[in-house]
Amino acid sequence: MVNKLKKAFQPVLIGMLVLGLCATVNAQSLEQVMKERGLSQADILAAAKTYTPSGKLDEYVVFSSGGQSGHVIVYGVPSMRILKYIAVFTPEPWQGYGYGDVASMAILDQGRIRGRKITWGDTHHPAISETNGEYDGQYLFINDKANPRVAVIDLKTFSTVQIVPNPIMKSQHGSTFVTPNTEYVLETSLYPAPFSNDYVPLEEFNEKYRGAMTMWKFNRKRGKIIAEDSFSVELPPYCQDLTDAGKKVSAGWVFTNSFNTERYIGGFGKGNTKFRDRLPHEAGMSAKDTDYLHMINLETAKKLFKEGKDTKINGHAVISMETMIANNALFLIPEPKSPHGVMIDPSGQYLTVSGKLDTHVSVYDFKKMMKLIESKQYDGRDPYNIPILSMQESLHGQVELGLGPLHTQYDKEKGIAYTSLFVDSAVARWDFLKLKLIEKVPIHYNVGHLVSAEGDTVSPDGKYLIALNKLAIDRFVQVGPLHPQNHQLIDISPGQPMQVLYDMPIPLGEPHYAVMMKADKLKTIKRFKQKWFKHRVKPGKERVVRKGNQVTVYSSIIRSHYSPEIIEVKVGDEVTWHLTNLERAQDETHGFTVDTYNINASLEPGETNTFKFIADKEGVFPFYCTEFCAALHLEMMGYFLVKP
Ligand code: RUQ
Ligand code: CUA
Repeated sequence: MVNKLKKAFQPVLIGMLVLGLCATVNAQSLEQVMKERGLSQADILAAAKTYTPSGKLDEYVVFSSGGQSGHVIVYGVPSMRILKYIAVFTPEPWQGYGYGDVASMAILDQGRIRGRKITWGDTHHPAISETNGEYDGQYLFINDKANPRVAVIDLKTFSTVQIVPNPIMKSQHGSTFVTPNTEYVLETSLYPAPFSNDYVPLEEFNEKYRGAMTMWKFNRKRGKIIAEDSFSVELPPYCQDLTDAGKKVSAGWVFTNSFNTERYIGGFGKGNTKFRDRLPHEAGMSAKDTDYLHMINLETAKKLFKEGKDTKINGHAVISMETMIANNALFLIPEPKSPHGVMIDPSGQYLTVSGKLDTHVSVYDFKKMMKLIESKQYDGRDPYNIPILSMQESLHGQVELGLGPLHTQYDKEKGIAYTSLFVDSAVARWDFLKLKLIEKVPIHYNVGHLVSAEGDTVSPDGKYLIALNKLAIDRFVQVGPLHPQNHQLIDISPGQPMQVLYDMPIPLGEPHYAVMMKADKLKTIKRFKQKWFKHRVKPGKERVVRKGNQVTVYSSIIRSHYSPEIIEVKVGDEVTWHLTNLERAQDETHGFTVDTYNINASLEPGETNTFKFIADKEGVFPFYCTEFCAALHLEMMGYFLVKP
């Protein structure tokens, strides 16, 4: 009733808002601006809902994958102001990440695979650490789809602290997802391949190619994934896709969906292989009407790992399908073909799966699935002997939402969910308990993932939803054939139709998935403490120490000079240069670069960075501060002199 009244009076309310503003600001000016800029009252309302005056902070913070940039993009909601790009798999000069400083170089070096240094990543799915199923704001995890790796970001500093390559996978996608207390970070393979690094012909695909899910053990105190305490579960050579960890009633189980349960290996095209006359992958991989939702008992897998029931492959513990099946810990359930993601509702009981080629979203009931497992009621077994549960008997129901349903997020209101419709370019609001569509809102264009406020947790906030759109086409000033992506902010307040509030171009890689957290959960530090750095330089203790051809420089930096300012070495000297920013004022960052050495540092107050290089060429090399820090910033320089 109240809502109906509100709806009826909405135009009046907007009118009052406009008039009210007019009365207090300047009647002419607002009307004039609206007229001049062609703004409607709905535009003004949207602006009022997103505009964040100078000095006011956003209520939510979004961590978005940065796609091919290998970074994470951070922005605020509702303002949609970009706050930071966190460098993860790719060097990033502003943060001095991967440009010579020993610590960040070592992190990027952890990401080597089979000895090869990799300087880019394809970030897809970020996950915030959770405590009891709630975001706790401590850590962020993100995957690299291109080179199977996961990274840990410490949200105290918003910096990457660890990169962990997967020892058995050759690609991955279903990553990262965390268990409700962040005991494990889940990583699931995408394209099946042998676990070993050997060549195995495609004819042996069914026998020797495999999928897997890795359970990375996260040690919160150390802020690190502990490889020795982690293990994987072997899966059939299907393309496992997005994953989710059970919560509340389904805690202890993990789920992943899949495509290409046909195990089609393609070959189309005039390549040099014997398979050349076959259909392309896309046709062969979607031939069947259903694929398999995988259900894995994590608790049992943990137990099996503890009991040593694993095999070591490339030094990593793998629990075989056979062992998992024998211990009632691995099941399959048919799902509409080629889905993207299995999303568990806040209660943990319902799982939504949308086959992109089906117009329905399927809602599975975990309790029904468990009943089938307990009574050992199987519909058969897959070629790897994994028991299959009946789809019909596992389903709570299906709802027709529209074309290309893709990803679902949950609301604060019980039973309410939002599903992106890729082909329709729309978002559906629907009730997954009552199985009915409520409304749709059009989106520009071709929406992929959605993110709602705290939408992955046991208690979503509602309020805001963001559509992560793949195309921008005509939404922004043209910047050439490569367009930005478009994140659209949608108001999902209850009792009113969904309203698109804001278009934000994302100009750095293609975001795939994002997570949105209450900003007040962040506990970031404002400045570093000098004592945290082993090689810090105390004021007055700056010096240059020579031992044979090894030269160690202990430099301090403070507005607006380096100390020492002149460093003289000989060609061939091995230089270790420690620099400490002695500033105490917040945000007083200084930079450091040496002419042609391809190094750049961002030294935040209190921070020490170390650079190691060989003075390999004779010459005069000015060094300077790369961050405009004070009136005498240009004077903040020195000479690095290399004598013959
Ligand atoms: S997404 S393929 Cu969920 Cu990784 Cu874009
Ligand atoms: Cu220090 Cu510019």
